[in-house]
Amino acid sequence: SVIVQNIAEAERVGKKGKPVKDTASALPELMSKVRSVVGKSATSDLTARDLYNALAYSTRDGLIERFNKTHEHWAAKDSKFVYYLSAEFLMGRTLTNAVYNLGMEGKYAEALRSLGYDMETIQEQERDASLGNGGLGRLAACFLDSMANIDLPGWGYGIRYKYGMFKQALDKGGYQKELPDIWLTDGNPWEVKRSEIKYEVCFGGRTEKKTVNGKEVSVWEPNQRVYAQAYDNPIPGFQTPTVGNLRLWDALPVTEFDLAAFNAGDYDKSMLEKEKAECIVAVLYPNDATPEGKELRLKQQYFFVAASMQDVLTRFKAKHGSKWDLLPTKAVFQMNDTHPTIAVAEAMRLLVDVEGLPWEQAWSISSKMLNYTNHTVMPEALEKWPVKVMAKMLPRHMEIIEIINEGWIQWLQSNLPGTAAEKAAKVAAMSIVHENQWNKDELLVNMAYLAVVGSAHVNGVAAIHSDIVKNEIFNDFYKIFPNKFQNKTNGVTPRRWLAWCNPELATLITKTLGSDAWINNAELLSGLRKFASDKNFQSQWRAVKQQRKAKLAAMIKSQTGDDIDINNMFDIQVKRIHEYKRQYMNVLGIIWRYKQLKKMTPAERKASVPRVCMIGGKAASAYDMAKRIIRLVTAVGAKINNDPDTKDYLRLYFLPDYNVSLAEALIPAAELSQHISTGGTEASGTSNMKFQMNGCLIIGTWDGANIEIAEETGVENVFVFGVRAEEINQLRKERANYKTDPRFNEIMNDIAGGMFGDKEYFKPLVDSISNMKVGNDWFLVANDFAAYLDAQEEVDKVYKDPEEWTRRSIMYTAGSGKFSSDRTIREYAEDIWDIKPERPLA
Ligand code: GPQ
Repeated sequence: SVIVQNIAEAERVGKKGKPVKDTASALPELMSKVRSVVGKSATSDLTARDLYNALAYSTRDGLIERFNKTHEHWAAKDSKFVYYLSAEFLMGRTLTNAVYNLGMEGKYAEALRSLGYDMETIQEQERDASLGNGGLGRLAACFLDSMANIDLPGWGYGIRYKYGMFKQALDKGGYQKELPDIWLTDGNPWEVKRSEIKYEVCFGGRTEKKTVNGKEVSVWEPNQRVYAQAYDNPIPGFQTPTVGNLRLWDALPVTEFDLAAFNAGDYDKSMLEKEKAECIVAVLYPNDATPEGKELRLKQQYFFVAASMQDVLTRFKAKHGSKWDLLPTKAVFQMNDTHPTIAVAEAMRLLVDVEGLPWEQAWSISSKMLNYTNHTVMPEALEKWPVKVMAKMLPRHMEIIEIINEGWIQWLQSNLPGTAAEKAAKVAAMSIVHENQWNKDELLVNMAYLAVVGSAHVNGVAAIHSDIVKNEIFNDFYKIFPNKFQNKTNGVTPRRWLAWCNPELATLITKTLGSDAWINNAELLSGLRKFASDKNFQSQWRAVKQQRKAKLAAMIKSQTGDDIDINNMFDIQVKRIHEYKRQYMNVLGIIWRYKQLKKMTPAERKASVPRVCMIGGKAASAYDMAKRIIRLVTAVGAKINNDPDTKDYLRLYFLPDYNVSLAEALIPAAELSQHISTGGTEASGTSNMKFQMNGCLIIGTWDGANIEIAEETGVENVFVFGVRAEEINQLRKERANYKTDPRFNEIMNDIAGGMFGDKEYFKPLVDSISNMKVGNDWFLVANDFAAYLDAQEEVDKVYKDPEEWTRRSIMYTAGSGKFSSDRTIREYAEDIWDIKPERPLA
């Protein structure tokens, strides 16, 4: 806690207006928040947490003022809005981002210094808002940042999960342990509860045919009703007065408390409705790129979609009454993967059942304003809900989906070329409702097909991925509607992912380019290319990397007690643990390196390139193989890090609880990062872009956005290896005949033989890639292993030449301009949303 005299002194000095810049107003402001929000007096002992709250509420004032101005402006202009519907928003911390985006860092930093604190310590008080699993959720967060940044009228809509992504710990044995993420327990200064904004959302029950005004209609009689309660989370842009919004929905009971039941002594019943409502938003499903298939998940999806669409339609009606044909000129929706695609049916229900529009008119409106982004090529990841589940939870929506599907099939019948038999086969393949291929007795609603049929535009998230979307996943649809399909290569915000997380590098870049304009115009980073071979610049560039490596080394020391030499190469792979992302192959490579070191003489070891390898990421709680991979990392790490022969030359750490904040510490310190998914399996990847921005070299496969990153960086500067997307089908078929590399076989035997202990536990891992039969080693680890080791050898060779390494590092940052999410959002705005930036007056 802070020394009392210090505050008094600082406040006194502040009043006299002595300290630098505008500190004069910052300290009294903070102290006023200490009194009004924290509830302490300025002479109390103040904790870092108190100061975090004071700072947060003070920043929030600035955010809200701009939020109101922005939204008054957009309302006055009656701007067209985009609504980004997403089950996930992986926001991370807000404080630093907000303070920096609002340009208030000088003011607050001085005030904190006078109290004996710095921003960094205060910032650590904030818990990450982890309302997302991985790339898809973080992309949504970067998109919100860019929308505000380029003054684009738009909001995010999602769920205010009470518990976000689980906190990952390792137990004593080195296995993943999952703990609840209690991010809201100490309050959330960044949200504004809008008590007056709530909507009813209904579930279950049945439909009944009734005659209303001489028309036969289907009336939904639900058996559960809850309220969706709005919470707004202001999203500031940088160097613009615009503050956008993320509106998240909490679920409330319609009747808060059953007093009659309580009075009758039935205490459980008295709380039942509340508990049932709260259950809907209790927790984020920790699945990444694979659907959960649980009823509660569908409930969550419908819950936030229904609330968001009612909200948009309510505002539209207030302005335009029943001029519904105007709706697509005022509102567009972007559906983030299949999770919100029940929106197709909900839009029809609201327009037809609630507003009374004819079906055709409603369809024409709805299919103009909805758009769908696909984020994965894994066929099993396209959500399919059993008709039975859909009909039970959302009976009216199931009817609507059937009507949509009938119309769709009719359309296909009359428009498809070919013989009757050919047509029938195509119709069966393209029907929104179809048989479950594993269980012929079950019918499924294919949510992706519903989205493709019901959307104006469909896009993939990197060039190669969009080609796979067009030529494989939705090829039948693409042939019919070629113009519906687009590519929108992902991006990341250069504010959070370079300027704010790596101020050391940002300062050097600004100094070198002569301006900080690159922060809002990342293409200007290309100006660094001409310094890439400049020796003096290279040494400054290296010094920054060393600084960030030292910082990370200190963090690892505090967690593990281990000293790390910052002259060793920092080699990092952080992302969700997945077989297709092949963390497993990384570990096998490390084992091979270890075995080589063991065979070397001390002199040979000294001549090697020492590395500190770090792997981080969460495994979905039910993903057994992924958990075994984590355990393999910890087991191999324990052996290598404690072996006196090798520990000076090779380390392996598993970094627990990888999240946005940890990424902000790791990425600036990384020299080599691994993006080694099987060719054609990673839709895009986005951490690859963050590493690139921070001058980290990439070893990677010809997959996802790696391809475009290599094009921008210069493919000769990237360590590329492995099978290509177009080869994998054939290789999978030939799997049984594949002759594995002897090095691969040796390592498989080592693991199976217990070199790292736990051999029973590792057996399924070994079996999954080492039995030579079709269907095994689906992600072709064996096929790529030799090429991977060769590429790693090349990495070592280049690292021995610091000037060449640094030149490449600079070329990465210089080539990263394309991967600003500002560029991505501009493309969405122009090619899909048809929305123009609209900046409020300052
Ligand atoms: N992605 Cl479908 C997720 O993070 N979660 C998901 O449920 C799905 C996709 C990722 C994808 O694996 C990455 O390649 C992309 O870079 C990312 O979405 C954003 O598009």
